Amino acid sequence: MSAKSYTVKCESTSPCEGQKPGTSGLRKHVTVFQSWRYTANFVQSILSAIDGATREGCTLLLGGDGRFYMKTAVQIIIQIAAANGIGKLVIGQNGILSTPAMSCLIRKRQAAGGIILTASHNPGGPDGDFGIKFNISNGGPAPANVTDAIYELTKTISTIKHCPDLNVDVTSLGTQQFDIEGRQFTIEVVDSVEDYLTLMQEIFDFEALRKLLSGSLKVVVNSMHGVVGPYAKRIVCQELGAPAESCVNCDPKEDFGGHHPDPNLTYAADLVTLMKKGIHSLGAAFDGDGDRNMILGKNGFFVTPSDLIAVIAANAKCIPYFKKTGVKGLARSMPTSGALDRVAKADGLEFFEVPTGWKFFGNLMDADRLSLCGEESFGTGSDHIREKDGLWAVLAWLSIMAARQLSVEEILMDHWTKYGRNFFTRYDYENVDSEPAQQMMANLRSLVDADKVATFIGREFAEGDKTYKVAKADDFEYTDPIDSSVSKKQGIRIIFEDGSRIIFRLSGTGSSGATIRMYIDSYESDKSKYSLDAQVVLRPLVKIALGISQLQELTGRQEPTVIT
Ligand code: VG1
Ligand code: CO
Repeated sequence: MSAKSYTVKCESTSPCEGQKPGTSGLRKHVTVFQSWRYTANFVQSILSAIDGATREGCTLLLGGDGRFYMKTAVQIIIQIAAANGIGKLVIGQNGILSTPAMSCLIRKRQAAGGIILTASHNPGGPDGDFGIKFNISNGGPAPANVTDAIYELTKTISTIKHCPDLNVDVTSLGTQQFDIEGRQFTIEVVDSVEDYLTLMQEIFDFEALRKLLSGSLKVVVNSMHGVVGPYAKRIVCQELGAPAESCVNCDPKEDFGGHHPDPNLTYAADLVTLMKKGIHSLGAAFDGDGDRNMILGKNGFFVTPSDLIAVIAANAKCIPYFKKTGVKGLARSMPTSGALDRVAKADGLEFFEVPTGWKFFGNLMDADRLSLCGEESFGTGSDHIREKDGLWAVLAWLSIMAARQLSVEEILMDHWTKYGRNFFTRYDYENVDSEPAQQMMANLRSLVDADKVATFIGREFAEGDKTYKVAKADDFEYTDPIDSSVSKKQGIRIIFEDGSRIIFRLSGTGSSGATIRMYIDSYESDKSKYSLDAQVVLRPLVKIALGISQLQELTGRQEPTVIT
């Protein structure tokens, strides 16, 4: 069969405002991306940022979480990739690839990178958000030097090269060849789940998990109409034998059924309600692109993401992958609670505290110094790929339950008995006006400013019968141990003498206004207090944090949008 021929068209363009990637890719309201020029400018800039020698004839991955506008974006990207010398695009069937599956495929195919079409946990649909994220050849999110280079290109772009007549069927599996002005361009449509499933089979003991899930233990996996649905159905039901009703909301929808595909206690309230009935031993939910997870035990027992990764680390021996590779080191994002630190200390493991965003873990993993890491924002993962991985976290927990024959709550109680408990909470104030949010951060920054911090250190804050004395305060700064790159202004930290912490930062994933995140972490080694409600334990610190930041006065917000 001779390949169909297409010509390249050079379209003149000019820069679009607002193309600076945030914590994880470029996210904007769908209507912004619906302007062809906006999307095409950014895609052209991603490809132009790949150096010429690497780009020519290379393989790239393409896929996303199925949200509204993804199908159109897939065709735009195909047209631009074909015209820019890309050799091959490997695309998930119907464009579907979860973020972890994308990371897995980039690595398996030794691709130059991948383009992920998602705004992750942001709502979708015609009134929701869309997003484009670029992952590099290690399978992980592009680090700042790459996203900075892309951003610079968006500011000077003048031409988009594309093949406007090229339209490709991505619904059927298989390979298609095209002739682009004498060059060969290949599209391979792959099963969205297959390679990821194989990887999971290499990591976990599927036999043991099958035994657990085909017995009397009931689980419920809620994909929130995001991309995990097909993965969960195939792995949890088909491969591991859980009954069909174990997977709910597993058809990916363009608008996530009108919901916020964010697995937390507020947006996954239906899972919490179901778990409170006491029928299921484990409940899980994921975000739109499948990299986040929330895990609940029987009767709705909530596992904070900070504890969730600490428990996996402490029980790594229950997972065949870590029996083989050993655990090289542990890491968490700065606002994540100190629970993982205690496991690292007890096990004598190297430990890293990085800024918010998964991209900061990649270098450490590539250097073989990091095996397990997590973020308080429901992100959990390991060096099996270079993204956080929602379904992997669930299989990890099931592996621990199978090996230890304990319930979720018993596993936690056992963990706290050994290490003590870090109580943690996060308050999100979504869609606050930018100006007061910036003002609040500026005020806090001046408090911890190197020149002035001395007067703040030693100050005491009393609330009820508790008094906290400031031991350290700064705007978090991180020097990457591998490439020495420095990331500044990563969040205001106020650390008290007993180790309790108050942290403030602004979200970098929103598409409008500002989202303030306030994080509180406090350690407790008194056994009689382990079962207390975190909100009760942390109330004094919350009040102190609100007092120091003047958050309510400045923003006019009395209550947060989401409490975790
Ligand atoms: C949030 C989380 C961060 C996470 C990021 C991407 O960022 O806090 O921990 O890595 O989302 O997650 P921010 O800047 O809004 O706080 V995902 O699943 O939305 O790609
Ligand atoms: Co996500």
